[in-house]
Amino acid sequence: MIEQELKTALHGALDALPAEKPAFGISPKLKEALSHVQKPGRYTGGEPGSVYKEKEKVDVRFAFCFPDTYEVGMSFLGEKILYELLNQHENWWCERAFMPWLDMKAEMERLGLPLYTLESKDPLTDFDAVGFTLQYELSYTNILAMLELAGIPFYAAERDERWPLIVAGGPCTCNAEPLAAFFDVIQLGEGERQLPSICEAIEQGKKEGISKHELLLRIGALLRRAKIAASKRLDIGNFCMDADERTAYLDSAEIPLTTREFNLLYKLLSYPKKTFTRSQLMEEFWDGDTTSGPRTVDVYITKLRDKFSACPAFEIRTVRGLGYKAVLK
Ligand code: B12
Repeated sequence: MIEQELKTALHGALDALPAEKPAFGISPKLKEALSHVQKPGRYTGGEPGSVYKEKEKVDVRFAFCFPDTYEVGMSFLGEKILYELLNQHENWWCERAFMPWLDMKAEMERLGLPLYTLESKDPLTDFDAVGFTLQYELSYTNILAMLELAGIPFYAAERDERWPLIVAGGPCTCNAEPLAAFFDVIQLGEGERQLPSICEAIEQGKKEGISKHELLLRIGALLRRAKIAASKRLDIGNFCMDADERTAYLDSAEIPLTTREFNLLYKLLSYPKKTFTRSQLMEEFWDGDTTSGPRTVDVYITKLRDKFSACPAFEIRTVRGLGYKAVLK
């Protein structure tokens, strides 16, 4: 009965699975739980695109957790990106877990079934790292509920080497303080570059047998380095521009620039030697303004040249018949 229900729910994906994974590794306890819930297909895995690896052959196991129901989380683009990215590594395996609906949560508690990932059905405690995406603040209570269901202590201070590293990422990490005590690592910004660094540190750390404290120090250093690499600061001799702070300094004296002057100069200096046509610059910095002609760019370039006439670091050259380019000296 339950097998039939699963087949219907999964549109035949069950049949597509390799024979050595009968019914997605569903244990008798899980089968019992599934027979009492409204939508068992949420908890079985086996979706097209799922990645299965041999756990004995991987060095890093990462559980990507979306703290909301299967339907909300499975359609999350960030998870698709990071799942594929991590699983491209031969010796890393990223799996997925979601917050079960109330009926399944009650069943899991009744049967003593810890929160597991859809792919291997292993409990979250078997993983090297458990990553939660912080998409919206309303999901925070679900993070705690998932930790509780997995039997993982809430507070980072209560988790020693035996527990997986609990990692957070996603847009709400911009205001991470309310959740800081629960996580070991909070990664700000895009995961594409930083999450592999975290996994590399875990892999290396496991091989060297370092302590959790040492691992966290290494990850901290890696993330700081990634942040510097991603910073929007241009240093050209005695001149520097910071696009985050919107400031420009020549010999430590601030040069006041209007927003358009700043944007224009930053663009030119970000791609030295590249020629930008007037219409390219118009399109980018005078977005949709049809009243200003292309000569407006010339006016702004003249203003910039006046402001930086004494700057030995760069000059803005006219490329006859085309536009402008910055040349670093
Ligand atoms: C698409 C979207 C939705 C879709 C979600 C569809 C889905 N299943 O994915 C829908 C419409 C359902 C939705 C609903 C809601 N949303 Co919404 N949503 C967004 C939006 C526009 C984009 C999210 C996204 O997919 N981005 C693209 C991915 C690739 O980027 P990303 O999430 O940032 O992920 C990258 C990094 O952050 C990082 N990363 C992400 N997760 C992780 C995890 C780890 C471990 C690591 C290391 C890295 C990492 O790596 C990823 C790749 O670079 C964001 C705004 C935004 N621009 O982020 C709001 C946003 C997340 N939503 C928001 C809100 C408030 C909601 C709702 C609560 C609205 C409401 N009142 O109903 C609901 C809640 C959902 C629910 N339970 O019903 C707010 C959250 C604000 C807050 N402080 O809480 C945001 C930030 C918009 C805003 N500025 O107000 N939303």
